[in-house]
Formats: sequence, C-alpha cells, structure tokens
Amino acid sequence: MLRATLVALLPLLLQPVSAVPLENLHTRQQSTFVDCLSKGNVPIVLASDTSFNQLSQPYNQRLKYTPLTITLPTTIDHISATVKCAGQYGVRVNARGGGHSYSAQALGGENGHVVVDMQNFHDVVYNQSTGYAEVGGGARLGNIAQKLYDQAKRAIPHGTCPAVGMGHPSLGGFGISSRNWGLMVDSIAKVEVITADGALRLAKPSWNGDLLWAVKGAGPSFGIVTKFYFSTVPATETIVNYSYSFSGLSVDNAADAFLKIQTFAQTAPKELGLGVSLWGSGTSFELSGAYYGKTQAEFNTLFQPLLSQLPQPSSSTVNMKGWIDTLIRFAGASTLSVPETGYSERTTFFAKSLVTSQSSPLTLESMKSFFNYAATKGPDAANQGLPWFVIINLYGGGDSAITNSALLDQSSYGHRDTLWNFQLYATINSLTPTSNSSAVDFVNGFDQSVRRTGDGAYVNYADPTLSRDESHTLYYGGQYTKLTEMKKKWDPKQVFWYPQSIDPAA
Ligand SMILES: Cc1cc2nc3c(=O)[nH]c(=O)nc-3n(C[C@H](O)[C@H](O)[C@H](O)COP(=O)(O)OP(=O)(O)OC[C@H]3O[C@@H](n4cnc5c(N)ncnc54)[C@H](O)[C@@H]3O)c2cc1C
Ligand SMILES: *[C@@H]1O[C@H](CO)[C@@H](O)[C@H](O)[C@H]1NC(C)=O
Ligand SMILES: *[C@@H]1O[C@H](CO)[C@@H](O)[C@H](O)[C@H]1NC(C)=O
Ligand SMILES: CC(=O)N[C@H]1CO[C@H](CO)[C@@H](O)[C@@H]1O
Repeated sequence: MLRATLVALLPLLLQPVSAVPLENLHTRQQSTFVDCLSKGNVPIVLASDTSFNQLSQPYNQRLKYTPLTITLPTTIDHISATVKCAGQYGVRVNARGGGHSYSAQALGGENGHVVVDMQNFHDVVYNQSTGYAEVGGGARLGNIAQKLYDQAKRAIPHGTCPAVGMGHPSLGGFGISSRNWGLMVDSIAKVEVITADGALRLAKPSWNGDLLWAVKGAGPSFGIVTKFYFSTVPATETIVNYSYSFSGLSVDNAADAFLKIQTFAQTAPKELGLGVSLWGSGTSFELSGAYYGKTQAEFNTLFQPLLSQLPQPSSSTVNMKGWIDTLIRFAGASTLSVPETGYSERTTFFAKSLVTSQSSPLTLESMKSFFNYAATKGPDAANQGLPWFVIINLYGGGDSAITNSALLDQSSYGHRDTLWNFQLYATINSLTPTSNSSAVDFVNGFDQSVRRTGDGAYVNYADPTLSRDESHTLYYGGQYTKLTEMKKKWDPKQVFWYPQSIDPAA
C-alpha cells in the first residue's frame, strides 16, 4: 500500500519547479507577504494560530471566508505597513470594524484577503474646544453613544444596534433620529485615513476634499479610516416614543392604511422618526418611532389626524424618554455598552433593501402586492425556521435632513431623494443548503413583490446576490461615475477590493 502511494506521488514530486501546485503557490505568496509584515512589526494572526478561527468568523455565519492573514494593529504604522505590503505582493486588503456587514465584506467577500482588524482603535473622546467627537476606526455605536453622553451629554445620529461598527458611517448610517439630524455619514467633519499607497492622510473639506467626499459613502473602497471627527449635537432629553399595533387586517386594508401613512409622511416634520414593521404572519403591522424635542401633547396634535384615518389599533403606547433610554429601547437591549475587544456574537441570515424615491411614492397596487406576499408566503417561511421581518423606515418627506440634494456634493452616499427604505430580513434558524437557499428565495421574492423600475438599494444592507454592476447602480445611482474617477485617483490598483467595491474609471 505504502509503495503504491509513493509510486502514485512520484510524478508529482518530479514536476519542474515552475509547475508548483496552487496550494504551494499560495503558501509562498503568504510567506513573502508575511515576511514583509514581520519587517514592519505588524501583529499578525495566521491560519495556524489558535485565535485565527475566532477572529475570522463573520457575524453573518451564512457567509464564511478564509483570510490569508489577519492583522491586529495597535499603531498607525502597523496599518500603513500592512497596506504597503499588500500593494507590493498583490494581496487584497479590507478593514474590519464592527464586523456586521450583511455580506461579510470586511473579510473580503472571498478567500485570501488580508483583514485589518481595527478593534484596538476604539477610543471615543469628545473635544470640548472643537465640539467634535474623535472616534477610532474600530469603535462601536453603543459605546460611542454612551461615552459621548457620559463625557458631555452630546449625541450623533446613528443606527440602533450597539455592536455595529464604523462601516456604518462609512456607508450611510440611518437611525430613528436621522430625519432630524441626518445620517451618521453627514456628521463626519473630517477623517484620518490610510490610502492605498499606505500613507496616512487627513481629509477635510479644505484639504483632500475629494477623498473626504468618496470616503463619506464609499469608505471601504478608498482606505482604512483610523479616526473619524464627527460633529455632535446636544442629546435631546424630551423624546416621545410611540408605537401602534394593527392586527388582523385584510391585504387591501393594510395596503390602504400604508398609503394613508405615506400621505401623512410626505409632509411630516423632520423631528418625527417613523417606521412600519411587520413579521411572522403577514398583515399585522406596527407603526412606531420617536418625536424629538416635543411633548406628548404636541405628538398627539401631530398624530391625531393620521390616527383618525387608520383602523383601530389593537394596542398602543406613547411615553417620554431621554436620549439614552430611547436608544436602548430601539436597540431592544438592556445596555448600550458592548465589549471593545473580543466581540463574538454571531447570527445567520439573509437580508436586502429596497429604496424608493420621493418622486415616485408607493402605489396602492405595489403595496397590495407586498402585503399579499407577506400574507401568503410569510407564515410558511416563519413556520419553516425562517423567522423574518420587514422594517420600512421613513427617510424623506417634509423637511427631512436626509433628503437635501445639496448633500450630493458633500458625500458620495447615493440616495438623497429617498422616501422609504425597506429592510427585508430572514433569520436562518438552522443552516442547511436548503434553508440557505430558501431564505434567499423568500427574501428576494419579497423584494420583487414591491420593487419597481428605478427603485434602489442601501449599501449598508449589502446584498451579496446583486452582481457587481447591479450593486453599483442600485447603491449609488448618479454618484457612481464620479466615484469611479475617485477610485482611479486614490486606488487605481484596487488594493481595497471586495465583490461590490467601486471600479476605477477606465
Ligand atoms: C444587528 C444590525 C443592526 C443594524 N442596524 C442598522 C441601522 O439601524 N441603520 C443602518 O443604517 N444600518 C444598520 N445596520 C447595517 C450596518 O450599518 C452595516 O452592516 C455596517 O456596514 C456595519 O459596519 P461594521 O463596521 O459593523 O461592519 P464591518 O463588516 O466591519 O464593515 C462593513 C464595511 O465597512 C468597512 N469598514 C469597517 N470599518 C472601517 C474603517 N475603519 N475604515 C474603512 N472601512 C471600514 C469594511 O471593510 C466593510 O467593507 C445594522 C446591521 C446589523 C447586523
Ligand atoms: C449559503 O449560500 C450562499 C449562496 O447564496 C453561499 O455563498 C454560502 O457559502 C452558503 N453558506 C453556507 C454556510 O453554506
Ligand atoms: C481638541 O482639538 C484641538 C484642535 O484640533 C487640539 O489642539 C486639542 O489637542 C484637542 N484636545 C484633545 C483633548 O484631544
Ligand atoms: C411607545 C413605545 O415605544 N414605548 C416604549 C418606550 O420605552 C419603554 C421602555 O423602554 C417601552 O416599554 C415602551 O414600550
């Protein structure tokens, strides 16, 4: 037996050196690249190290990729050396922030990348003299909110999940306060960023303004942000949080109610945050949100005209909260604090988004089709181990701070005419090839039930089922051409590549 094996191996052993099997080539590329990192004293984690498995796990367990190497920089020089070595050896690089990308794009969205894990860059300091929050590129939202509040009772608008990291402001960043204060990306005043050549650059409106524009909306394609400077606002202490549930509606009644909400939303004041959520069994939905800086009486005055047109709610609550309690309530958590290093929560899901514009409001027909899908396909999906939800967040309408076309010049974020942003999400309780593909089919079908030509998608809900070209159009619309020019200028060799990264102009 042994002899036979040896004989079978002989032809391989005798192969000329140039014909090394791919596996070995990979190892060689790795050893020279790793030597390069070692010369820069970069803390590295190799596949053979015990911590590699934990550090390479995606938050979304549906999409696993094996990095070539992970680095755990503690200094700017470590990041700079990593990017330079990667450029030199043709290895693709991605920053890992909170790791919450829906498509695991911080791991590169394919095997063999170098992942720069930013967890040691988690400082959050409010600077009294500038009014900026100085935030490390590996910080998480919950810690940012809590620390700014503790240090100075200041706030930044951002999303709800405390563990989400700095990919969020790099690609948009919507929270329930965003109609009032803008997206998190709109609070970025300046950044310190390592570009593809390994240089640390300051980017602000008066210096490298084009780089700032690109980083604000498409950051992962342009560099690794080591520090963000966010403008801040005083934390609002009088916030009305409200929620109304409607259950047992017919498809027609649900669609009709949604259209009434839409008519109201089109002129709603910016202080109002509003979302419609549904899950599980179809046409029950919840209308909830927060009204900033207002009293319950003011809320009632605003909302009564809408409520009087809607079906009788099956339950409702309206009460007052401060800033931190409001964030906690929308996070569905008991605290905003998350571990700064060693975060290890995981889940398994498929999600995508649908962005509709103010110039093309949803129609009764499209919403009937949507609620019909929820009512006919939703219960089965939920019963078959795919608990799902849809949250339809109001972005535009009235004097919303998000939908100002002048902001197209200040950031590359693609959608400044959004009325609604749908997030369509299915958790996969037990991952098998069948449940994996059923989740994708179910959510894609949900999207198709309401999507019209011209509707877009939100880059922070990265959808790996979109092709590279589709993703560019749906995420960035009219901003994409200028982004390709910026990519050509700042990263022509695509050191920062992932399946939906920006292409350089020809
Ligand atoms: C539970 C949950 C709740 C969410 N809630 C909201 C919400 O309320 N509103 C909303 O808008 N979005 C929300 N999201 C989406 C979230 O904004 C995105 O998934 C976001 O991109 C995650 O950022 P991250 O740093 O955690 O992820 P990562 O996977 O680490 O990073 C995402 C992308 O950003 C890049 N990146 C990360 N850090 C840096 C850096 N320092 N410099 C350059 N590039 C960097 C990565 O390379 C990757 O391409 C939610 C996601 C989850 C999982
Ligand atoms: C789930 O399916 C996707 C394709 O949609 C595939 O890329 C992925 O590897 C699958 N996940 C697992 C863990 O099998
Ligand atoms: C605050 O910002 C100013 C101006 O940039 C700077 O000189 C100062 O060092 C900062 N303070 C702190 C505590 O970082
Ligand atoms: C209307 C609403 O959402 N009320 C919530 C406000 O916050 C409290 C406590 O966090 C919740 O219990 C309420 O349901």
